[in-house]
Amino acid sequence: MYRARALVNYFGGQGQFAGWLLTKNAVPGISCASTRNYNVPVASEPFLNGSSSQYVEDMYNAWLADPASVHASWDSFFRNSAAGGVGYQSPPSLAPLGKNEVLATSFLPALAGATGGGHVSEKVIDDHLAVQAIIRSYQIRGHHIAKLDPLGINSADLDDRTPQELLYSHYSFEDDDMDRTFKLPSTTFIGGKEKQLPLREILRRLELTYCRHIGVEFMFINSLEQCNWIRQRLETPGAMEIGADEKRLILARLTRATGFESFLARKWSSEKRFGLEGCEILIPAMKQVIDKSTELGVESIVMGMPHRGRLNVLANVCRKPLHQLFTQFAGLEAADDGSGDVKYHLGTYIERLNRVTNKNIRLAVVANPSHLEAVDPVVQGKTRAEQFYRGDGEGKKVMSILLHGDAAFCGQGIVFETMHLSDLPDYTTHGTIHIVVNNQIGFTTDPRHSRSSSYCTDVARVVNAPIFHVNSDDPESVMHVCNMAAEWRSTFHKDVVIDIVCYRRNGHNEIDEPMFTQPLMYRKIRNTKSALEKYAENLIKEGVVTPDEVKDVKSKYEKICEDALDSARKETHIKYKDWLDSPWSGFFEGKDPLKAGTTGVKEDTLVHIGKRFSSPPPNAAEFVIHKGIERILKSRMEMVEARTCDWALGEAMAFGSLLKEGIHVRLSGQDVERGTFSHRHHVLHHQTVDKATYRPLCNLYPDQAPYTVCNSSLSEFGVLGFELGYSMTNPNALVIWEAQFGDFNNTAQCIIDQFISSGQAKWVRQSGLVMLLPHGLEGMGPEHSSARLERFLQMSSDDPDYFPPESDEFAVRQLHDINWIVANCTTPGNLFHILRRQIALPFRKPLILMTPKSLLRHPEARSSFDEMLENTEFQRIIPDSSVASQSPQNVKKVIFCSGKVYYDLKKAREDRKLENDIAITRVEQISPFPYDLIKSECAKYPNAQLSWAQEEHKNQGPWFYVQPRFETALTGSRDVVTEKESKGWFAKLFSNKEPKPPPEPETETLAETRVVSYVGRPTAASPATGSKAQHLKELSHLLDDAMAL
Ligand SMILES: Cc1ncc(C[n+]2csc(CCOP(=O)(O)OP(=O)(O)O)c2C)c(N)n1
Ligand SMILES: [Mg+2]
Repeated sequence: MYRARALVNYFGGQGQFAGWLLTKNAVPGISCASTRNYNVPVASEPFLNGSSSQYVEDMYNAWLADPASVHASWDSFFRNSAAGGVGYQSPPSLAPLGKNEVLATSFLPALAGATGGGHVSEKVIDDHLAVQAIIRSYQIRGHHIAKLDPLGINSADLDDRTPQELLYSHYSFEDDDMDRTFKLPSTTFIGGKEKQLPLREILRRLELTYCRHIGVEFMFINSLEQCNWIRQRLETPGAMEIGADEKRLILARLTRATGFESFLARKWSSEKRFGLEGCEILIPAMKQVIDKSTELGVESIVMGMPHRGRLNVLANVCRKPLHQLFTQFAGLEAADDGSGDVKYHLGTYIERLNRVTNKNIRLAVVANPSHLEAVDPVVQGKTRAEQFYRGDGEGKKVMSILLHGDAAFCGQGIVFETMHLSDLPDYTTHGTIHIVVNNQIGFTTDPRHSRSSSYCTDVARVVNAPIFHVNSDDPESVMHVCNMAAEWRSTFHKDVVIDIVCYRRNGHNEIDEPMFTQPLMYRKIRNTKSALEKYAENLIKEGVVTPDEVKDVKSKYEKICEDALDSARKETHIKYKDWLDSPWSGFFEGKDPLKAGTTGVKEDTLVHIGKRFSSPPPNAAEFVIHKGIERILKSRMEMVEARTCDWALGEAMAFGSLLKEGIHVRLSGQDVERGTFSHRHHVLHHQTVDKATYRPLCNLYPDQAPYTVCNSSLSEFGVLGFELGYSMTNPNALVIWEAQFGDFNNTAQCIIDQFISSGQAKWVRQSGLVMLLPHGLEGMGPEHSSARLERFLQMSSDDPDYFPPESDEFAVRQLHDINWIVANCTTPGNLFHILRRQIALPFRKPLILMTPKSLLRHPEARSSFDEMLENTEFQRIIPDSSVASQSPQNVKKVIFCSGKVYYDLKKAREDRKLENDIAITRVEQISPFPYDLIKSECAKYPNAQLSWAQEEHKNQGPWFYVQPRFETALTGSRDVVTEKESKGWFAKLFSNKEPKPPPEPETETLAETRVVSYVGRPTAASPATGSKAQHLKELSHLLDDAMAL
């Protein structure tokens, strides 16, 4: 109540400003006043809780401008207050006090002590409450006036106004009150051992804590324990003091960080390197976070970062050998496969001794594309997986650090998506330390044009992460917040942000001219000494180091760099493998690189898995399951007894058999537990007990591998990235992301383009990630029809004009050579095999699988156990098996197709009684293209015309991909004799089997005359019509065309 009264007093009395606060804030301002509409339901407003005074103030301003802009109750409140009356009187509360609420009367005895005993006047109580309010205001809003900008020209929060609550005059104190002593509340630690302090000292200590070089936002956190934890570490007198040894260590690290950039600048002055100049303190900061975290038990750290300072991080944080870094500047050719990437995107993996803690530590920097922040979820997935395999359920051994640029952190939506994974049970990494290199610029754009939030870090508030803004020119403050961040994570296992407010000494890259766009800022930067110079001067002044020592450290590092450059000059090639972020030691070694394992399994296994999957929980008597689920389980059991599988059972057979073999399976995506189409039901829910669930696939065998099935947040970009990262940690796991509908995968396009399709070529990194994409035109409209199969095919790297040499290893060699596999299966048996093949392959490739909707329940889309037994395997094509195939000479037309349209074509053929005339062959694996099988299938029907039928529009679906490949399959290949040259460590691994020379084309005439024609919808801009009637009409035309002879 006091604060409300004080607020009203202020509104009435206006402007008793204190000189000491005004002068410290004399910075040219950016005005951002705007009138907001506060006409919100009053019931939703907790009245004057801890942080709402600014809100009330804003509302008051809005009311002054327009009384109708606030709710009627506030209008009345302000009207009464302005007239000198009581603004608001709450009814007496019957409810118990909240956690942070204190009755004013509870202060009375203490205040009596503070004021010498006896009678306590209302003014004394009010003044103590005011002191409490001031302390709280500093804790909440002190950061707004902290001196965060090393250049002293900008305000990190884009607002130069001093919050009124930080003015003592705002609380009706006079200068005379400054020496009055006040008892300190339990919500502050500024007193240390003192229980009371003069107002002047209270303000001084608050200023030192909250308004110097650290600005901290934490009071929005809904935990008194966590708020007190931060207050204690910041406010306790002497909390920031460090010893001479620590100061020297900071200086040494800063010297290396600075020396590295200047060495590169001297040696390769016109090379882009996205230098760290202006934020060299990042390096000591990261090392401090790592030291502290290692001390607290962390053994492995996965890092993701953008371009800025990346080389410096690799050199000085990861201690990647300098000569390897320098060879990247030499323009050498690579000794390995792949197309590689620019030097400031490459990843690395290092295991080394942490000299400060004397413990071993593993550091990985994940390779990333230019696309800013896209690596964030990948890092999180990789971290989560590492925690999982180590049994580190609380994130005590493995953690992640994410680095961000200021403009990207607030501009890129993936940051928000990643943040929202941070506390989800199957996605949390138990706290990430985010470090923002806030150089107050993004390329040429300054913060006023790149964000609408006060700070670039505001996104982190949604997950209640404390945010430490810190001035980069105060190394000791930076180290203090780094220690706090590491301890915070270790204590609470929640995210935390360190916002290093710095500057960028050069242009965006070393070739850019920053004066074109930021002339004043850069004039100032030119006259600003480096953080190293400033810190060295301070330490010399303090007597911690001598000028000679400073010079000595510098020249020693220069010598290290020169020596490394000498050895780099001797290198003749670069090796991409040196830059691998996820080495799978032991996975490739000793394997026949062109020999895949089998994928069929024993009948017993199918029966066992089938029965378990179809049974209610073992404690069925107490576990009430839904009647509908009972029916589903019953029909599953009937299928098992009849030795057949539908789609869900086929998938479960694949998962279950892999789990039996010790392969961890993880299925993640929106609503995957049940399945978008209610077909899967991997989690059964007790109908009367909340959160009681049963997961049949987790209960197959006592020694099985763990199965994780998890509904994700409603994100594609974030979750797909996460699963990709998860798949990178261990090749012996089947990691699957399923889209709700395939149509939505394009919001994750960046992960698909930048990582999945091209990751191996750029970064020699493999992944066996599976994407399940429900796909098919079923009259559900343009956004529930297409997974954009054509795009995946267009990004497939197999050459349409190249028919690889035929050999026993044709299929596996093709898989080895391609960037990913794209398939559209039509039977549960083939689904079973292709999922199992992911693990049976001696290498890993992403699998893009179009999955069905109506086929999930189609009575014909069933497979017998016979198709999954030990002697069976994945069928790249499923040849026609109707009567047509028995007299192929008589067949007039062969229709090739892929996916569910097969069942429509088959029915149309039956309806028209054309089984003798038309053969229908399914292409199940579209890419890499099964040239060999297509060729023999065409040859089998020498008199038939050849058609490709698809339900997608002509400019979509597989047509553009298959057409030239059909031609190559029919004609042989002009490239066929030039077997692609393999080179490098990875190719060598696979080069012990030479392909057989290609056979001669079968007949000249066949090759010359046959072409494949198109049957399907015409071209269109949209993937599907929105009208069901139109959809059916189109389908009927398609089938008519297909059946025409
Ligand atoms: C998604 C994406 N959009 C645009 C770019 C082009 N780009 C490269 S760096 C950059 C500015 C980044 O600013 P900031 O995040 O503040 O990092 P800084 O370069 O200042 O360290 C931009 C726009 C990009 N790399 N990624
Ligand atoms: Mg920036």
